[in-house]
Amino acid sequence: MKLRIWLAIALAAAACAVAADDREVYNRRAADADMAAFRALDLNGDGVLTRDEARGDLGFGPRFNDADINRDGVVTPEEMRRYIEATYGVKPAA
Ligand SMILES: [Ca+2]
Ligand SMILES: [Ca+2]
Repeated sequence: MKLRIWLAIALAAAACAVAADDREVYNRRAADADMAAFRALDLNGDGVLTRDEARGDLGFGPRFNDADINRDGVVTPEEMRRYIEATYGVKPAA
């Protein structure tokens, strides 16, 4: 009987660990995808994103204001990194 309880606890703990790993993987992937989108959307290649550059993108366009932390109409790489950290709890790869 006791063994069964311990087994149930062990299984539950293992399931939690798997869920946490999945979340970590998801967050890491989402962070990298957002950073890649940031670079891809920088059409004029000046290293920052304007509202116009992000406008047509369904994934990032609607979140532009969230990423534009100081609300000056431009998302800098630093703002993008802060936004990604705040959103996913992980630092983007680069
Ligand atoms: Ca740009
Ligand atoms: Ca800004």
